[in-house]
Amino acid sequence: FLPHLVASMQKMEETYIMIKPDGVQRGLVGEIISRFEKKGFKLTGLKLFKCPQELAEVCALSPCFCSYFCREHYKDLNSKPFFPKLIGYITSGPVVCMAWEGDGVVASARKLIGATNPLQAEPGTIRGDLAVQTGRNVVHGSDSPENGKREIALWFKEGELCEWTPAQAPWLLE
Ligand code: IDP
Ligand code: MG
Repeated sequence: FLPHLVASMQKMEETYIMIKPDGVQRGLVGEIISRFEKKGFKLTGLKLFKCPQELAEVCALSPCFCSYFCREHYKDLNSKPFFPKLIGYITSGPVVCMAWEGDGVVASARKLIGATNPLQAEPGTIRGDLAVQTGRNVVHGSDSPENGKREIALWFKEGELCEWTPAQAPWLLE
């Protein structure tokens, strides 16, 4: 059991997974979380995020303060023609923000999620099973360990992440 305690004390690779507003509105939160949970990754951060009520007036002005997080999150895409629609989509309702940890979690989560266009995503993947359009593809996953760290730091405040050792650790990792 000692190696597992040591392993759990070292920071493993982490990724930022976000259930987009369509995933929340369609009641897919439990289904999506369970895919990562069953795979064996460790959940270290989880919250529902929506524009706080007290900011609603400020958000009537442009650019909306609440869109700060997704503008920053998708800053590499800000010259794309679909960028304004993308920001409108991501800010259209509550999102579920998650941090997941594990060996190779970034690439593995991208496989579990499937291709950007859900019609090209393989059956068995989240997008392949649960979505039909690129503009409504229910979930986000970081594309590199660096972006995983960057996105977790963007969406989570200090103290919101939880370090813990799952009871199943010795049954997942030899
Ligand atoms: P990814 O989410 O699979 O990493 P990216 O290319 O990083 O895909 O694009 C980010 C998100 O922007 C996509 O998940 C999707 O919601 C949206 N998006 C990407 N390309 C298009 C498009 O051509 N039309 C509309 N939305 C798009
Ligand atoms: Mg991406």
